Amino acid sequence: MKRVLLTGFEPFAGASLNPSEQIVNALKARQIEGVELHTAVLPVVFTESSELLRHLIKLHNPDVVICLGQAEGRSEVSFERVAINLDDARLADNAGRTVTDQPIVEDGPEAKFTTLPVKEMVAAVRAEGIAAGLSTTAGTFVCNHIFYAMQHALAGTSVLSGFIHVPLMAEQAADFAGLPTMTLDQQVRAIEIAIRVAAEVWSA
Ligand code: PCA
Repeated sequence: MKRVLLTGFEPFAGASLNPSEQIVNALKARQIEGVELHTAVLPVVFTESSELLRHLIKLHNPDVVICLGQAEGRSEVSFERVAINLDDARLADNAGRTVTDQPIVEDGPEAKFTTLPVKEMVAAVRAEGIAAGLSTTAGTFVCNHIFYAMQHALAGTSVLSGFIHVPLMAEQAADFAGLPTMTLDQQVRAIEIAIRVAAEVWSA
């Protein structure tokens, strides 16, 4: 059994839904062959989110960590390649704090790459007829923050870890007029496939 830690985020910026939370809740109830799945929903708060993630990694000792977040405006499931050492929020986090121009890790490297097999994941998701692609920016808000903090914390270990941004869901269309959406069912399937690919690559 491969131990996989999967996280999503609570809604933020006044929204009532976050697809990443819905995906985590849907997969929590599902059996994935060969996978012992641990899930959590993180607060959209700069420091607390990365502290909680580090705590969960210690607690579950996972082989694979996949963090999910919403990216309004994206039309495909976006496999992030790189996290940068910069917090620069254009909006307040859920604790009301706006962090600007701050390094995430003082004197840390400028960037850290994903260790997930993202090209294999994109190919496997596309093979199921679901829109997926690589992305080279996770932004500078809380998603990039936990992505960088995680890659820094897990550097030099055998744990495969990375971040996937997901599109808005149809249920959010009224709040985000004109932006692309993807059904929750497709998003859940995409992340399930990504977990399977990571577990297979880890075993190989
Ligand atoms: N998306 C935000 C933070 C939480 C989320 O789901 C981001 O892209 O930073």
